Amino acid sequence: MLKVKMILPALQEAESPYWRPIKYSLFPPLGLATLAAYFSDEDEVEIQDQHVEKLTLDDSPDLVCIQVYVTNAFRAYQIADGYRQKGVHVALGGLHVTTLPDEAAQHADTLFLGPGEEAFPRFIKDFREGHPGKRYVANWRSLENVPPVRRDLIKREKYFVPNSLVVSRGCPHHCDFCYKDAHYGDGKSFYTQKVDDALAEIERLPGRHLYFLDDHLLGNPRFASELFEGMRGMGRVFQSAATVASVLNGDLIEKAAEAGLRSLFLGFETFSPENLRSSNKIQNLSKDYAAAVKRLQSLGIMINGSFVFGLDHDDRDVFRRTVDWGIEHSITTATFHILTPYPGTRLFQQMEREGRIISHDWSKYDTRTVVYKTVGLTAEELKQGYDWAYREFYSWRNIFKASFGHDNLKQQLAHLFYMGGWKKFEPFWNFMIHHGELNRMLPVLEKLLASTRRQRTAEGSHLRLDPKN
Ligand code: B12
Ligand code: SF4
Repeated sequence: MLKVKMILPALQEAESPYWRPIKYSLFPPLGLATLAAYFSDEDEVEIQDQHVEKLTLDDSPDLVCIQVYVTNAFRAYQIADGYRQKGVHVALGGLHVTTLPDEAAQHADTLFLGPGEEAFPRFIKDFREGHPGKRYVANWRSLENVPPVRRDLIKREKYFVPNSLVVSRGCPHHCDFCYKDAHYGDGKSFYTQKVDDALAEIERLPGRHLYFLDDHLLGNPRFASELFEGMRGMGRVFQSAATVASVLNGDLIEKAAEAGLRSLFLGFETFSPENLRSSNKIQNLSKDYAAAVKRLQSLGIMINGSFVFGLDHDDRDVFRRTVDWGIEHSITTATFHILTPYPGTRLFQQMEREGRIISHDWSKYDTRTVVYKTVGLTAEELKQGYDWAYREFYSWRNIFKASFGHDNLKQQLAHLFYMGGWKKFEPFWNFMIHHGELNRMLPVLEKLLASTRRQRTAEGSHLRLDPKN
């Protein structure tokens, strides 16, 4: 029997006044719960997530496994060092370890590069037999025949959205600033579960709401189409992410809406063709962003638009243009990022070569801080413009303006509550988190998402509100 502790450390910001507890109480540590499935029933496994609980570090289990992102790397190393001093075997894995293994090696007994589904069970076997290796790299990548995620180890009540899941890994595209190619390297970088396995995973999840954390849920149209077909009639409401192009192509998005898709994270990133070209986000080139928005809205799907500031062809006006466009097109929520060259990406390599990286403090790689020499804008202009964009987009004036841009009352109200609720009720969220009641708000989210639904009439072309909701 093994005693195992699995830890997801929080980023440094957890101790700063900018900490938004609600943002970090959304999703449970899915990667660790996925890997926990490879231990046996006799093993005593615990998952601790510093985003939602205080870590207890005074124990001495047989094995400590830590998940390392760029922003939590230093804290992860600190925790690892503490356990190693006590003689505990420490395994580190995750995106940051994969991209900078030599840095992580100084703090680990065992390292994992890439996804863990093949390498981790191999390691457990070696560990039990008393000869754990130093580095494990996935020999193959697949989501077939993987054991069910250990959701029993997730403290569901601490999360707003406990039903997060991934049915694919990676993405078919290759944007220079994205973590994806750095994590998957030369191997397979986009693969899916079998549709039946994905549907079985969904069936295992209680309640109505699902959040697919896949990078691009529509990335494999055949898989997605069969998945949505299988989900029809399940009565689920779900949220996910996809590209602008996938919303415009074919009728996959209609199938997703019929299966219960109610909100989509959409990577607009930039309006500038030069920026798209220079960051290899070619799938967005010449795509009609407004048409994608219209199509989603006509299906009752809310939009979380993702935008990046600080690409080399941006100018001082980019913030105003982006915010105005979002409000004018009634984007439900917007996520703005300061361009961040994550280690291992082509963007990082290029900037490193050009001497443009000005900070190697990974805790600053939080998409809110300028860590490189800018072009076209000064670092101050970029930071100020980014802060301004958030303030302006989420001002009550603009929340109302964007909400009332919809052509029907249900969507107007849903927009108002969703956007206002997410950004304007911080003390309320803090209260619910503090009193362990966060999960009780999930039915409210489910109702809100369900209320946006629109259905095709028998004639097919015309859309109307679903009377059931
Ligand atoms: C959900 C999510 C969040 C959630 C919660 C994170 C959580 N609870 O896990 C929230 C909203 C809190 C969040 C916040 C942020 N996130 Co985030 N997030 C994600 C997202 C969309 C999904 C993560 C996930 O669950 N994947 C599915 C699981 C199954 O995969 P996995 O976690 O990678 O685990 C596998 C492997 O990595 C490996 N593995 C992982 N850990 C370990 C450990 C061991 C010991 C072993 C053996 C193997 C192993 O095996 C697992 C199974 O294959 C990813 C994008 C992505 N596709 O990964 C971004 C992502 C991880 N986030 C990112 C960033 C930048 C952030 C923020 C800084 C953003 C911000 N501006 O606020 C913050 C800070 C995060 C932090 N803690 O430091 C980046 C990280 C880049 C990097 N190189 O590290 C990503 C890749 C998105 C991106 N923009 O490119 N995030
Ligand atoms: S489309 Fe999105 S997930 Fe895919 S490579 Fe580009 S940024 Fe990454």
